[in-house]
Amino acid sequence: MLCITAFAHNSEQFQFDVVVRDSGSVRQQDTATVTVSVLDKNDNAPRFSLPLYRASVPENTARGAVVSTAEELIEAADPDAGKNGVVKYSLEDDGDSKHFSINEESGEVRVAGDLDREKKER
Ligand SMILES: [Ca+2]
Ligand SMILES: [Ca+2]
Repeated sequence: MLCITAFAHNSEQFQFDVVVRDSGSVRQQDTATVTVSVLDKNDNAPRFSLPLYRASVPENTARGAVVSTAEELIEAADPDAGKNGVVKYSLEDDGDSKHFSINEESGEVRVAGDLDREKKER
């Protein structure tokens, strides 16, 4: 006879005790503990803290200057473990992205081209 007698878990590991009993008139038994590690699956996509970030920089800001957003850092989180939760930032090759660069790890955006309002408005 085998039965589970106790159960406890945290987010990564489940643990329980298993008991084995014989069927004699005076029953004898033994107990063992089982731990089950739950391996992470990449089942969460990274999510940005906001759908839109607003920033302003003076015209002709030097290349390399950091673009600070008004609300908060451009930041995304991924709740998965290990590599499944490591996020890397990049700029889509569209719109005005050629004027800017982004740090792959920190998400920090910098000026990477000439920002000339008059040229942009033309
Ligand atoms: Ca993930
Ligand atoms: Ca996961």
